[in-house]
Amino acid sequence: MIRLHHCHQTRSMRSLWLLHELGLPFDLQVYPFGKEIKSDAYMALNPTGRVPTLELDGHVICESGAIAEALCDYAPDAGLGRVAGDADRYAWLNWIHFAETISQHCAALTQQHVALFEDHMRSPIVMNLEARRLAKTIGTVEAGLTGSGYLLESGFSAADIGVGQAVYMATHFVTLDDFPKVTDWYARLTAREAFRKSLPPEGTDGLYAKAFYAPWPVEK
Ligand SMILES: N[C@@H](CCC(=O)N[C@@H](CS)C(=O)NCC(=O)O)C(=O)O
Repeated sequence: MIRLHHCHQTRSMRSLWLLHELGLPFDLQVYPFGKEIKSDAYMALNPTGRVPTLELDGHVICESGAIAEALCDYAPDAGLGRVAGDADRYAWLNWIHFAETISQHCAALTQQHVALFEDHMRSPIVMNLEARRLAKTIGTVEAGLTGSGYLLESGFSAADIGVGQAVYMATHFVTLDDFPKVTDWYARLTAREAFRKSLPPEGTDGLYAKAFYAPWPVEK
């Protein structure tokens, strides 16, 4: 039995997108991004009170990178993993976990722009610094895209899903204008049916009320 615990537009979206790509049957438990994932019942499953959480045949996995590895092992015929011995194995592992390097800045910016609801709580310095550091991580993706048009020479994989979803979150805070290869790659990824299925359903509130949050000007 596979069950994903999910909040719209958060890191659990990368697990949901991967499940759709793999074509596996699964249950989806959707929560608002709030106190529901701090309930005793949820914390018994995931003591950090965060998403994603994946239940996989009686096992519980709470890290999105580990979930990607586990699901690709679970459904090897889908070809979205790269097994030990594969020429792209280490690059695959590196990108699977690089999604978190991008996401940490998205999380900091989400905290500044969305979670802190009073202006006096927010820091223009943090907003600008995090947006600049986030843009640098997109530069790493730009430099890393291969001749196949994907992150691996061997083509589309779960690495594109993890990093692509992190870039989806990043687009709420930085533009892709300076990154032509990322722009093309991201357009192809977001045209995939499985990506579209991982978005909040039409008319449903997600984490972000706006498509783009510009950093505030820093006062001199
Ligand atoms: N390293 C974890 C991070 C999980 C995480 O922080 N998820 C966020 C959503 S993007 C969350 O649930 N935050 C709730 C909170 O911080 O209280 C992963 O990759 O799964």
